[in-house]
Amino acid sequence: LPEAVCLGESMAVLLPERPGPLESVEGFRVSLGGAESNVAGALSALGVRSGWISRVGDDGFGRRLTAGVAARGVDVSAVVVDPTRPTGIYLKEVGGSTGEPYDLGSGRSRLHYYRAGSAAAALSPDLLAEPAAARLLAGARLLHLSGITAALSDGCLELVRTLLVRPRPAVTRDLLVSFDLNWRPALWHGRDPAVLPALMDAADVLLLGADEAEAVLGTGDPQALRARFPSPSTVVVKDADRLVTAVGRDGTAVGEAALTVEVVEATGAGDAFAAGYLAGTLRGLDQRRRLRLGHLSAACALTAPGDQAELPPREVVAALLDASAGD
Ligand code: KDG
Repeated sequence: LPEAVCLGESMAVLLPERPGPLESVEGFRVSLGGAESNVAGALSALGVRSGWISRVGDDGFGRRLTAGVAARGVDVSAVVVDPTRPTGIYLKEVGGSTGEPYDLGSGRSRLHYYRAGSAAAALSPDLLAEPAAARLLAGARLLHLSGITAALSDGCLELVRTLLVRPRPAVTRDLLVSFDLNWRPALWHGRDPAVLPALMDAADVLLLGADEAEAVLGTGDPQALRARFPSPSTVVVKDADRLVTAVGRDGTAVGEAALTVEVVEATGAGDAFAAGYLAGTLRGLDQRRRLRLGHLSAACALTAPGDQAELPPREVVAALLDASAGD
């Protein structure tokens, strides 16, 4: 059984064949993406048995998605196929220096979602009555959720609440639940993000970017966020992916700087960081090494064009972790 279970929507991703505004892009390459399955895939690459729980449409993209996530070594036995709703899609617009009107500009990108009414948006607490999902949740040590799911529908929000907010009737008492804020303003049109702080405080491990915390809560300061969210055992604040600070319940802070890399495409770096940090947590590493493992896997996502980090073999990751642990 998986040690770590990640729950949330994934989608077919259409990546443009060249940078520039959508008005002029001719072709797209199909890829796969979704914050929680990205985390599950990176966990598996880091040697943590992982599972992904979601819903997909009974269509080619759904089958491709499920097979693609399974090919990364992730247990997909609890992915439900919905006969009536489609698999969600998002496409990426990548800025360049094309000089064309509406070009986002070099180094900038934007996600366009086509996921309203998707199979995964129909996730709800009903999922907990599905034997396959119940089996994975009962056997796991860690459950990973994100703020994306809370935005998708009332049913999705209710499911996140049921799994996260104590007394957590659906899961065993010692299950560690991590929550990554993953602020996606485009998903909150017509929905109220004021539901987020209660979810964030209910997590055992809370991960969030300083910039998104600033946008949602008005501060990105690690100690201020720690004071705002007293319940999680650790609050992990990522400052523009440069310095990440983990603050314990007693206020003890450990900060670790990111590796300097040539960024190819940043999407998915936060997911890879979460996977590294959580893998380190499950392996009982100290706080500093958890952060370093997060940075190592984030660096792999930052230097790859797609959303998923291609991690080096496990021995190489272990050697890099030791080499960077000069304390
Ligand atoms: O974190 C990367 C994700 O943003 C991407 O894979 C798509 O899940 C996604 C989302 O909802 O934005």
